[in-house]
Amino acid sequence: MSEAYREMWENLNLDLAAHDGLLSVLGKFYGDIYMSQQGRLKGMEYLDFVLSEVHGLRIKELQDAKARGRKIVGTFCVFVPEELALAVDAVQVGLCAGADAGREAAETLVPRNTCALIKSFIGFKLARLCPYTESCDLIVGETTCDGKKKAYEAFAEHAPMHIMEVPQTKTEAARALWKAEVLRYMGKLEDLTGKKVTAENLAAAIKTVNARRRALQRLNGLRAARPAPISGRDVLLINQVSFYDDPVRFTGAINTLCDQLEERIKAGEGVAPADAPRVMLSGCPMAVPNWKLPYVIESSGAVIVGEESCIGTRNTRDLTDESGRTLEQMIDALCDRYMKIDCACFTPNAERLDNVESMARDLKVDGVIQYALMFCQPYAHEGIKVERRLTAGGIPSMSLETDYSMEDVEQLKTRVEAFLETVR
Ligand code: BJ8
Repeated sequence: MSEAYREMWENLNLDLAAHDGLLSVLGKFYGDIYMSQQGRLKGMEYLDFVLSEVHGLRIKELQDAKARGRKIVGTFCVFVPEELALAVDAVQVGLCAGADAGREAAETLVPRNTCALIKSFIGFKLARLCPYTESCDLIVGETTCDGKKKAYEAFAEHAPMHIMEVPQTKTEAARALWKAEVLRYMGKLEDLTGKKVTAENLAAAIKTVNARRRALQRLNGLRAARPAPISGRDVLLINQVSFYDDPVRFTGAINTLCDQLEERIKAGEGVAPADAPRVMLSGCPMAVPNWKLPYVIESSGAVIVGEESCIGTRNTRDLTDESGRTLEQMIDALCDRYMKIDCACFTPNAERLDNVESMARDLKVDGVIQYALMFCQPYAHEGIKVERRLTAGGIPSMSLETDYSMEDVEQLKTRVEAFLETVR
């Protein structure tokens, strides 16, 4: 690792010794889970490079952007409209974290029975391990699940925060509340950057974010092929990287990868035998470097062909209407698009059941594995309904609850293998 990076991390006030430890574990984990795969496409080299530079080159780019006067905005939820940040020329990065590091420190701020995702982003901050968090000029939280809401109160003592009130229903009144929150957030960004959101810069931002969603939709559509042309592990990585890479560069790289996948499909080739069980994941988001369950599933002989999750299709399924001409029309289009998100924090949330079932059918899956982080109430509750719906539709499913520790890998493997036996 170059001296220039060390200096950059030092300036960001990272705990250098702990950070070195984290990077070496991450590198080994990546080698075992990703580089060991057979038949990876050339297009994945871009993702390997981005991940190898996750705390290096990308952070340098953020520092350079800051030096040129751009602001960095960190988020934890797909409800925060990236289009608004891009419109005022800010850079938005996802801060959800998927590693166990800093858990003990986190438990001094939030209760032990808090989900691993929340403990992880707090732990990364308190243990001074995350150069993204430390680069942010503003961090945006949202009132989604109770765990996050209360954790943001504690987190705000350590970072500059803005909280968006996300409604919990999809009524007219909820839509009005959401629009008011979108406008309030827009004002906050304008104050932060000293720039105004205009019809022109917002239209461009909507196009940029839609283009990235279209590229990911294209990728997900190609996974309906049998044999599956790309592993679930690789697509999870792509989705994870989509939250912090430059959106235009990323979109180009994914479209190039899709060209290669189309060639592969035409040639009848895949990453797994045509009769390998096709599995869809559904539930909580899997943030970098949470690759445990996908690795367990795919090393058991199955292939993952879809992720019904926010680090997956929930973030890419719906586009923002691009036909608006005035700022008001565009803000309305944004509000409508974001109100379609079927997060388990909504009540009722019947459209999610429809979306899970239709996705499973489109991807011709042999089974669905529902994934909930331990202590995540919203997804655990909905797991019961999702299972009922899938069973009624003749689609086998199983539910797993886990966290970020490695202690349950063998136990998960035993359960996954038993499930795969029943769907083979
Ligand atoms: S829109 S899924 S990104 S809130 S796993 S922290 S729900 S206790 S992450 Fe999410 Fe936005 Fe919804 Fe998506 Fe709480 Fe559950 Fe933890 Fe979770």
